[in-house]
Amino acid sequence: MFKKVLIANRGEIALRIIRTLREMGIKSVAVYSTADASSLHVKFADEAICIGPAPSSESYLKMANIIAAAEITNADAIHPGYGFLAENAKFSKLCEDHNIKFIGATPDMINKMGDKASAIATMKAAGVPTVPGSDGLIPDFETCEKLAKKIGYPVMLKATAGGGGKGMRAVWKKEALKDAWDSARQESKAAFGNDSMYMEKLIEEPRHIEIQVIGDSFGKACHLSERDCSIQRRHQKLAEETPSPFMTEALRKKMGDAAVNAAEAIKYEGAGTVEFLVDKHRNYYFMEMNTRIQVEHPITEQVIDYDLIREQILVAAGVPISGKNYFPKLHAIECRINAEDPFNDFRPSPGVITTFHAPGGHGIRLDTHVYSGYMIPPNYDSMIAKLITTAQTREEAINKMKRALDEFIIEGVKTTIPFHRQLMDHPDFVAGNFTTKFMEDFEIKPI
Ligand code: MV4
Repeated sequence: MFKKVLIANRGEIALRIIRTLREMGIKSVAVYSTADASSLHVKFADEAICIGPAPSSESYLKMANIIAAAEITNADAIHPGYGFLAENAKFSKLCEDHNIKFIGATPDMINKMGDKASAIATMKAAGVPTVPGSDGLIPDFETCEKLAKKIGYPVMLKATAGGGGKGMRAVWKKEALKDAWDSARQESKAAFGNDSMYMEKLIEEPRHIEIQVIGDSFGKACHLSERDCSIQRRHQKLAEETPSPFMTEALRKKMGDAAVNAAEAIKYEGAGTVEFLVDKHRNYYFMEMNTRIQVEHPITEQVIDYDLIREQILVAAGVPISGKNYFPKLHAIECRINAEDPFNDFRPSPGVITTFHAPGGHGIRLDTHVYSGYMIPPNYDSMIAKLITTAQTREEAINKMKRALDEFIIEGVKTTIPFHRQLMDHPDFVAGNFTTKFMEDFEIKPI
């Protein structure tokens, strides 16, 4: 078992990992930028190493500095969290080359799942339903036109190096195809240095339902059921829940088994998430596979009473999983609290938190790194807390979320608390009647 793990991340996820390491009796090393010198993960870790100035490119993305920090503290593993280097194949390889266990996916797996068209081909071969489409990359516009005609409009053009909506274009009619083709390739080239495209039939008003999987180093995998992440704004998840209000037991079994078959087919090791698009007829299609722990992992932990970070560490240390699948016993909802102003287009609102009063009581979990007096730096993403409520039923979990949001006092910066409070009152949300289009029609009421 590892003796010391370096966390190559910051904020709430760094704290989350340090907490589990402490419970496992494993020493923790925090790394931090000069902007995070007074951050909680620095205070909670057993050791802390400054790896550079505020800009991520000079600190949390600076691979050499992170490896150096691991070397001088003699860490035998690195946990990357999510974001930053969590799905960076070069960093995974660098850890391997330095005999430091990367608590994440292998370089090969990151590359395979990072290339969306090849991920789809891999999943298709493993028997996972995929969206009817180009079956690989489109060599030129002439082929693009023929494929769109064959598939039938509307179609979705996607960048193979993309993800999270970048380099993606919905095309509803033939006349719009050329502009979409050119602009999507241009965007993808600029963002990823790769303009290879593939095409899929457009699934209208889909839900985003993802399955959590865990694979061990013996080729075994299991699933931990689904998370519904359809409440998104500009491809940023705002609120997630499990079980999905749209799920049936039959669909859960089909999607769970498909995800496990895929994970075992590719000998997937570690925590992974298989993302699906689900249409109104409950047809499900593979979208992407993430090879990292996700922001929303706590809702899964809450409904099956499980520590996902602990399992990640055990699997990375070569411990076999039990192999059984997990099904939700409770209902959990997560609201991402961002330092953003929901009354001004959710624009970032960095600054000093002058008052911080956390909600509490039965069924309340708050994963956060902020406190009264904390200065939210402008250099990193705006999420400052994840408020999770757990109850026997969805209705009770919503009720608990309303009560917790009403108790949650953060002053000195604007936050998305008022948005979430209105979300919990929205009739379509309460009815479980929402797709990824929900936020397009959501109008926040001024207070
Ligand atoms: C789609 C789709 C409809 N049809 N693919 C968005 C980012 C990336 N995860 C893929 N996405 C989509 N792919 C087909 N064939 C609709 C989306 C989509 C979406 C998916 C999940 C969650 C939110 C979304 C918001 C807009 C579009």
